[in-house]
Amino acid sequence: MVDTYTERAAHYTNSVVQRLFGIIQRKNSNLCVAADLTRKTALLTLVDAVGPYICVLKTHIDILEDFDQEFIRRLQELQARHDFLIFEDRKFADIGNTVKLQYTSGIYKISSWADITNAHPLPGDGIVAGLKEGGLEKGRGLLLLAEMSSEGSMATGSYTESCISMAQRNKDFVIGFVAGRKVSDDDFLVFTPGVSLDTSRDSFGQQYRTPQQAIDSGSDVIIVGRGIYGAEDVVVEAKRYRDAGWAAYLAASLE
Ligand code: 5IU
Repeated sequence: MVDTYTERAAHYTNSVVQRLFGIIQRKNSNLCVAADLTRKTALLTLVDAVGPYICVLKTHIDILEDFDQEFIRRLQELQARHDFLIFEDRKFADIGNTVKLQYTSGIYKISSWADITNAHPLPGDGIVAGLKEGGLEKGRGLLLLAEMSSEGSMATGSYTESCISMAQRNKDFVIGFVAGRKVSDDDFLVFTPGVSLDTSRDSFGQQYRTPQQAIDSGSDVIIVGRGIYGAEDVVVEAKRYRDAGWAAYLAASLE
């Protein structure tokens, strides 16, 4: 039997985690949609359609061809209307001083609108320190990339173990991991990409598992991209993944 989201909320201090657990419970959804679209109108249309069924929206802001600040304003309107967190999948990987600038400055000013972002542990603790300076006071949270879903990923074994230690040293800001399974017994969230109900891989080495396989492995939030935004009816698919993820969670919490 796994602890319910409500039971787990009590173990965290970071306000992003409290907000996330609240949304998950209100919407009965552990679904994050990876909205990998390159035009802002298409992206906003998708978000408005799937918004009611998701707890988190995951963005790759640097793939947008027509990005502007107006886009962020409209995204935030949709966030208020549909009640979800925004996770910018930036995968920071540089030294602390540089990632702080990449996080807070430039065109995108990620720290001003993304509730959650993520980073590779590769550079060492300085990467967390740099991002923390840009995000902690704004109430943001960080996921560390403990594993990747792609074939041949080098984030395994002792690398993953070092990543967990880095998270333990930075519990005020690191809220969890991107990983395929529960990698640590501590109170860390696990966000899992590479989830599909219909496909087992793509042509670039992406490897898929079902929502149930991900949740049974200890995932807290399942990330689905093409399985939803690539479908003819995105609402039908968003509901299907929301229901599959929630059913798997309910079954796991009763076992
Ligand atoms: N993503 C992965 N695997 C990872 C990490 C991130 O697929 O290990 I870290 C991202 C890439 C894409 C989304 O934005 O998750 C998965 O999209 P598809 O469901 O379309 O494969």
